Amino acid sequence: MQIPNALARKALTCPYCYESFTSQQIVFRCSGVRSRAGSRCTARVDDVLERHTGQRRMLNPVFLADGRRANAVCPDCGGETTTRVCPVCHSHLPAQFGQIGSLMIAMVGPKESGKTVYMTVLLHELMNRIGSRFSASVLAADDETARRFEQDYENQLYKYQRMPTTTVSAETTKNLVNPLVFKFTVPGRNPLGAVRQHTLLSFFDAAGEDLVTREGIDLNGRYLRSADGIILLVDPLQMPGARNQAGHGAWLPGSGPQYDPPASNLAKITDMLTRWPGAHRNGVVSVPTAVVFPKIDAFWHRMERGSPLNVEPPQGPRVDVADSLDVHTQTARLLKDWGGTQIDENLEGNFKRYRYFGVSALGGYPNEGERVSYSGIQPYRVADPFMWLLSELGVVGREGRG
Ligand SMILES: Nc1nc2c(ncn2[C@@H]2O[C@H](COP(=O)(O)OP(=O)(O)OP(=O)(O)O)[C@@H](O)[C@H]2O)c(=O)[nH]1
Ligand SMILES: [Mg+2]
Ligand SMILES: [Zn+2]
Ligand SMILES: [Zn+2]
Repeated sequence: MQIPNALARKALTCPYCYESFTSQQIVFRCSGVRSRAGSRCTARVDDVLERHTGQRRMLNPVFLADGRRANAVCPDCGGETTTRVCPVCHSHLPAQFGQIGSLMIAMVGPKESGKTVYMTVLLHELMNRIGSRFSASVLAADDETARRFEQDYENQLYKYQRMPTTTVSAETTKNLVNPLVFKFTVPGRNPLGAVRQHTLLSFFDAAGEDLVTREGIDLNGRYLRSADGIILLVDPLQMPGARNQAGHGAWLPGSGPQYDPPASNLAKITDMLTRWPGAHRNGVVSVPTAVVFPKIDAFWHRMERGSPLNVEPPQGPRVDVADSLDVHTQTARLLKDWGGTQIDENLEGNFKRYRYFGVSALGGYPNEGERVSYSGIQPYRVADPFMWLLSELGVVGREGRG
């Protein structure tokens, strides 16, 4: 199994709690099956898991053993187990954890900028349509992610046609933040021939209101600081210079102290990242950052024909470099037009690897800002930022030159 270089050097980081540890420190959970000696461990509430994830579940006990191995013998019942769990939060680690790459993707941006909608549509598309374009398969890495993604995200939008409720602040959930973890598989090659290359993807959808104050940002700090890739949403509908250009009937996000203008939101995130030694070099953030302008549908009426932001995007199996740069240039132009020079200067001065994207998760206005429009969900360019991040991290290929 070939692990991209960027991943091979990384210390192990739990995709659920984002704490780091060595493979030796991984612990095991007893299988609970009657052992050959006839004894059996009984399930009980795992307090550690509950404290870290909020999940109160009856589970078999956890014990220490050499985590570099695939299995271990329970000291209490003598039974063998292959269930490896995180030494910090006791989450069940996905199969092949440690041997396959693992990437944390943080979604940040002001309240109501569209983070939850974007993440839901992106994952839905990856699982159903776009995945096949990249010959990629995307599956939930654990039962809890599968259940939560379906019930709390996908069904809300696709089945009940409702916009998500605001994401609950980490302060309210007592700092319990449960990322969604998926397994992303693409064809790869190693010296023995074709192989499937797996990467674990952990998505952390922050609450916009946590990103207003420095304390709030610090609360989400562990997730942001350990991110391998950042998806930063800059909502044009929250920029004074763009709001008046939005099409008639576009639903505009509210205002108030929980809302933070995109430029100031970005300034705080930059400040947080440049205060953290692991995230920057000489004050320049090295984590690839996709700067995404969501809700681009509200501006289609103003775009010229053939603009890279309203043409049919390329459908090839790799990231199309020329197209990506066209979108970047066009979006930078729009940003200037919207009075966003400050955002551009911040990124230029503080981020080593960033790229602009324009997307529409819904493909049109929601009805009264609350329900999916009658024409349904018609995503536009949602995979672009994500695929660019994966290409920056060496997981998917690129074609052409800019
Ligand atoms: N026109 C348009 N509106 C969108 C789109 N995506 C999201 N919206 C609107 O933006 C609103 C907020 O979306 P959310 O995904 O809940 O925003 P969020 O960033 O997760 O907000 P918090 O959880 O409060 O931080 C939605 O209720 C929609 O009204 C889009 O693609 N086009
Ligand atoms: Mg949200
Ligand atoms: Zn046991
Ligand atoms: Zn953990």
